[in-house]
Amino acid sequence: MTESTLVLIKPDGVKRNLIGEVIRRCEQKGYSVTQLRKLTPTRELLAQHYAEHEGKPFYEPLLEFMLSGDVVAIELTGNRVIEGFRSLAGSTEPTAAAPGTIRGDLGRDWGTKVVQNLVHGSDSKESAERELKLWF
Ligand code: DAT
Ligand code: MG
Repeated sequence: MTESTLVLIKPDGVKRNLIGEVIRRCEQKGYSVTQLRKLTPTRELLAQHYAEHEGKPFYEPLLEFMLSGDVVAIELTGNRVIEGFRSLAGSTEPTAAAPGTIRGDLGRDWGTKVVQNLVHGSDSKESAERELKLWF
């Protein structure tokens, strides 16, 4: 029943020195970091990663934002970690994300075209498998 998910610490999280804080929350919950790399992603990688959003108004700003600095990619492992990390991350919009979550505690609206919300987490088993192959 053990599974893995892709967690990304986005450029805003890396710039704000929140790598340790995000990993701390994952580890305190009881999940294990099984792979980790810090990289500047290519546009090609991001286009594949965010293929489902192509054509949406925030797509270009999203890619520009994700290209603006280093990203930390993490394979996080544990029972029901896909659902569990989404719960730790909180909802997409940091203004509305519940206090206690990564986005709710550490994020806010900065008035940018794309929501900057610190982390990505795969949203299903299929996404996790697809995304982990892209990033590792
Ligand atoms: P999530 O990251 O919670 O899975 P998503 O997959 O729907 O959210 O969108 C990917 C990212 O794009 C999200 O983290 C922030 C940004 N985004 C989503 N919807 C947006 C919107 N309506 N306006 C601006 N940015 C948005
Ligand atoms: Mg998503």
